[in-house]
Amino acid sequence: MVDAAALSVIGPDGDAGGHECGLSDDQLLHCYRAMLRTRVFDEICMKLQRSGRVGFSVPNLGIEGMQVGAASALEKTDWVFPSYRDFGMALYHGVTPLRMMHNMFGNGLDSAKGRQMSVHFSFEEPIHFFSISSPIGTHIPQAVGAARAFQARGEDHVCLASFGDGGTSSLGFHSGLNFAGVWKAPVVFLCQNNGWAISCPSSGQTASESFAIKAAAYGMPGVKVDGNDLLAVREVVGEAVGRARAGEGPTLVEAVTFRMGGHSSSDDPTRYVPAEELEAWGERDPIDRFEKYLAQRGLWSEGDEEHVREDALAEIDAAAKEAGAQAPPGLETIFSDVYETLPDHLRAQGEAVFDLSRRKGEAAAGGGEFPL
Ligand SMILES: Cc1ncc(C[n+]2csc(CCOP(=O)(O)OP(=O)(O)O)c2C)c(N)n1
Ligand SMILES: [Mg+2]
Repeated sequence: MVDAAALSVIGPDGDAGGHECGLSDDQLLHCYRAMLRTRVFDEICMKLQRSGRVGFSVPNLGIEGMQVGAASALEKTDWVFPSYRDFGMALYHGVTPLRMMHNMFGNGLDSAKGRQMSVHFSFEEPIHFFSISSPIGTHIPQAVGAARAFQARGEDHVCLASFGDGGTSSLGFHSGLNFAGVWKAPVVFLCQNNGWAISCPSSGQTASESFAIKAAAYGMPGVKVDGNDLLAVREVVGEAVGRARAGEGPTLVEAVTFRMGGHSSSDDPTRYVPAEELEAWGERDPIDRFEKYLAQRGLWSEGDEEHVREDALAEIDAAAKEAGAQAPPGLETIFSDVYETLPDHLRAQGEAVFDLSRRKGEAAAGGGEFPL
């Protein structure tokens, strides 16, 4: 459960005690829609996986408030170095579900040309959404390196490196935070403490009293926030982004939340998550809580959720159908984008492969099973 040391803004009844979040009514409603669209995108991706249309997906249920709250604190010129669970940040900033579905299917219009796993998105606009790394924690030093480059060039972009509680055990976490502290790099580290790293509880991940406290070792502030409270996450990440942009260096934010679904489409959390824990977190749903807040401000009433959901379902379902009907990347793309001029030995291998495919046809797609 979220402990008392974690900052909260919205109370269980939706009362934010006059908190000034700096968002207009339209922006608040955009946040609401972004959370629901994230939930619907997740549901559809899981159905696509279960029906064998895509190979893999990563549930997002329960963490939408943290995703959207953090994304809302960034400018479009900032850079996100996401974990695989962060597609709500892309949706918030206006990446269309269709572009995301091209990645889910790994088709010819996928920005990664089918070379990445599903849910491993990368976008250059409308916000820089760096290609997701499967190996845990490897993107943390990448974010620090990019932030250091912006600093050296005198550009005021901020990098957000987002990772899980399990990510704090990676080498990348320690070397990344260490040098970000030394260089006062403009980076915000967002540790999503969702209780579990696959089947390892966060209590089995660290002997520290929190994840936020690790910041002290690297000479930066560490803040713990209620991750199911969109406004609290926005507040804390916004302050960290402000410090980074002002040249005051990095911050480690620990957002305490809960993964209400499986680790991935290949996981069965009922085998290790206690039912009472799941039930208790169900009461803290970030979307329900934000609805209560909006209702107190006269911006939400019964039936609104259904309308937003219906629109999202229609849009995302259509995106899935369109992306699913696209051809896969051409065989020749295997040999593109690495060398400006293809070396002779690769050209010869390519010709042999193209010749084989002309004579025998391309291999058929598999049944959608994925080993993770
Ligand atoms: C270096 C490395 N080791 C192990 C794995 C297998 N693995 C994939 S996800 C994961 C757990 C990550 O948990 P956490 O960082 O808490 O993120 P969450 O999935 O909870 O969002 C592990 C061990 C991996 N991808 N990379
Ligand atoms: Mg985790």
